[in-house]
Amino acid sequence: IFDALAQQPADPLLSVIGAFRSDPRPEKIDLGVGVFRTESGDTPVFRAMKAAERRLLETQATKAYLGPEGDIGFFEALRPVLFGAADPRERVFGLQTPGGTGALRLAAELVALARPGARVFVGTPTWPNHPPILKKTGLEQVSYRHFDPETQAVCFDEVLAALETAGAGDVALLQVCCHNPTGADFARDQWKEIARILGRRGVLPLLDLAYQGLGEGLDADAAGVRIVLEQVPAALIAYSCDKNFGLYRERTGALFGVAANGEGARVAHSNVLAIARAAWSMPPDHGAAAARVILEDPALAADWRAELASMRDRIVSMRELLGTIDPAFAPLTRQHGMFSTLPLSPEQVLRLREEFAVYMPNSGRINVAGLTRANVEPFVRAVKSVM
Ligand code: PLP
Ligand code: TYF
Repeated sequence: IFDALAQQPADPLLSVIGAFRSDPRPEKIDLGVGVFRTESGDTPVFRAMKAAERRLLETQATKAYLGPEGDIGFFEALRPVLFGAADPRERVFGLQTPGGTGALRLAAELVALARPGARVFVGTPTWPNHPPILKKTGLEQVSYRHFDPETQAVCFDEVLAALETAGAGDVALLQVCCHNPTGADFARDQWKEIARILGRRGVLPLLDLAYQGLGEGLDADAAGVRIVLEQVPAALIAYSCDKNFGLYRERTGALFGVAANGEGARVAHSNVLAIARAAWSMPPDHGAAAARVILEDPALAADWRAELASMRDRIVSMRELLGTIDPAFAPLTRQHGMFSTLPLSPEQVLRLREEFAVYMPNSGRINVAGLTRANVEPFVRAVKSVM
């Protein structure tokens, strides 16, 4: 039966993990997969997470099923982190999902069910998993340029022009902060313009928030969500806790929906439950349960916020160091989060790997958190010599 299958390419980001691991050179630099790293190159479990996990181990009395929504306390505790003071209350629906990926897939399936003819507008470049996730649901994708590699900034005119061609019931997939793979985010004023177009044209925002707290701060990083919600009756937000709680392999996320009214939210909710039931039935518990323990405990929540802030500060200081060492990297100081995309060809990326043991995906994306005070200068020299 499997003879009928064709070989598929590996995940361009995850395949860097194995290539880096098998390189024996001690000076090697891993700027591949998007995980946070400390100055010593580790991706530690958050202090608050360790404490929450210990508490769970001691107090959890059962592992009996929770149901398709997962941990409802987790979902409720995350609401204020996401919406701040602007929670749309009875218009909100949603559930815990296996990572932001699960939330994205569920969101796309919901749109495909509600409006099979909807087109999804996606700026390029984007996270390489966005197109295949959307493709699985059969929705048509319309791409436009989000980022200009030369200026290292958002092509805002092209974004606006594209959204002006979207029709009622079409979808705009927008990354809220720490754009993957470019770090080029919308400023508040740009979000206001985007929100007005979405509202005026009846376009449904599908907001991908996978790095809240790693850009400028928890509230600042959610500004796009809050600004858009002022202008539109309905929205979907795919939320990942895998970076900002350091949960990664625990696959922790949530889908938040906002409907025009409470009745709309109830009906939409029953539909996401039905889709989830046919996909994963119920999400994995551990990460969400531990995140709930943190968010419900003021001391743990404060420590989580503090550790997240120190991670954010490290990313910002690495960006500043790059700009100080070489003015060619100055535009990267205006970007946010872990990622930037350098204007490198696949051949140059290969040379960096073979000649300098610098690892990144073919796209030229770098994980800024993979840089340290010790390796940033050799990294800059290596990039200069292949350019
Ligand atoms: N969206 C973006 C932009 C991402 O970079 C990621 C990264 O993993 C995700 C969604 C999915 O997150 P998760 O690992 O929680 O599935
Ligand atoms: O872009 C990244 O590196 C992160 C991690 O299939 C990731 O978002 C990469 C690939 C993938 C899942 C997560």
